[in-house]
Amino acid sequence: MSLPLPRTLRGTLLLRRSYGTVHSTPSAGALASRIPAALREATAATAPRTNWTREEVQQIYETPLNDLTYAAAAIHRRFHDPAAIQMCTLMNIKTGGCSEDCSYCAQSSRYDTGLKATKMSPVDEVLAAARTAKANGSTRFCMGAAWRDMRGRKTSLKNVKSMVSGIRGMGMEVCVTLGMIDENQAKELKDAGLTAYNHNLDTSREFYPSIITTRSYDERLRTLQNVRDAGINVCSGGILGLGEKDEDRVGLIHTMGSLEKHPESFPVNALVPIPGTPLGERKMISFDKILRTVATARIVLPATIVRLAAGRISLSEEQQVQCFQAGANAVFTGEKMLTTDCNGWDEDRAMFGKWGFYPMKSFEAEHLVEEAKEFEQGKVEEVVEEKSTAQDAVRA
Ligand code: SAM
Ligand code: DTB
Ligand code: SF4
Repeated sequence: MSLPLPRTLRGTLLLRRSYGTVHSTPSAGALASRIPAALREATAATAPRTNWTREEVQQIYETPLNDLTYAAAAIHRRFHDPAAIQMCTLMNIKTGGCSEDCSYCAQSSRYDTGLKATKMSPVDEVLAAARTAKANGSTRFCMGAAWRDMRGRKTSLKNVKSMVSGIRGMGMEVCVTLGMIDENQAKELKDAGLTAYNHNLDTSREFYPSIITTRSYDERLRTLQNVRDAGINVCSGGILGLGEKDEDRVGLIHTMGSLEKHPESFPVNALVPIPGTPLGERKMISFDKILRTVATARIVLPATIVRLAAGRISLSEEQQVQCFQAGANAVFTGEKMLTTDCNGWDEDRAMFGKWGFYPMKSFEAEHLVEEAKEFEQGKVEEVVEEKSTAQDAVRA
């Protein structure tokens, strides 16, 4: 049955058509002209590549957004189960009083943000928080400390190692972010059972000095190398909305894509403006830039977990889902980020159920399977409880 035409259109029969029939499809040429060669190549790739040129990453980033997210979704499906989203819970184990001048950070002692500095949390409190996170569905626990580096922090390192072993013993993945670390500190953390170390490059090499002056881009890269050499997985990403340009977001992804081995995890933070910091008055970056960055990261770093980090709380559920469809596959979830609010476990589980996602198992990502095996073979002896979870992942 066809609907009556509005009076103004009566007689213009050419406009009358059935919507049940496909009348024309876009020509292959029209599609191809919008897709740059680098993206076409990436769409066919079956392994990550590390020889990206910055121009290629830029071309991918500049692809019309609808085509970009479609390509990212296809690549995501080749390298990951698109329904699996990792739930990771953060805990600030040493708040505030940091000597660094990172212009975004609530915890720098250089800015008056009203935050009270604390001593390091006791080990048992941290283990209790990890147990709560696990009971709520998180399979990864990340501990942050507001330190520039670990120099002269022997006792703190010893306590962090106890936390790491204890949490690993619960069958969870464990990550820490403690500032810069040297080779020996990285080895000690690895031996304690650490899964991943988070240390962000934050932005492009060119824009970086306008955000942080107290440690250099190369110092950050040195820490990433120490982490990699110790056999710990690298978690390194950036912040969007610092006042950087598209070319800086491209620069950050290009640097990550050119590392000898891609980071296993790439957090995408959107600036949470903290009153009292130099960036405290900045407006939130527009969502299309976040989505474009997520999709480009998925394409350039195909095997990496792309993690929606700070700022997710400001996104609607639909915007988050768009990010998951474009390749994001991890979130921070729970009571708090480090000093700011976080989406809670219950709302995240409800969102997953509604849209057809499920919480990723521990060590589900393929690159973690070998490590889980090693751990199971007795490097750290405390894995008793939940052994089956890791074994399932190894078998999968
Ligand atoms: N002190 C350690 C360091 O700098 O490596 C660890 C903690 S630091 C808070 C971890 C990361 O959180 C930063 O590198 C930055 O990317 C992100 N971050 C910190 N404050 C933020 C904010 N206000 N908005 C968005 N991301 C933020
Ligand atoms: C990361 O890239 N983002 C997390 C985690 N790694 C440690 C931290 C976000 C902090 C957000 C601001 C705050 O809560 O103070
Ligand atoms: Fe310190 Fe880390 Fe905050 Fe920088 S981001 S001020 S190093 S806690």
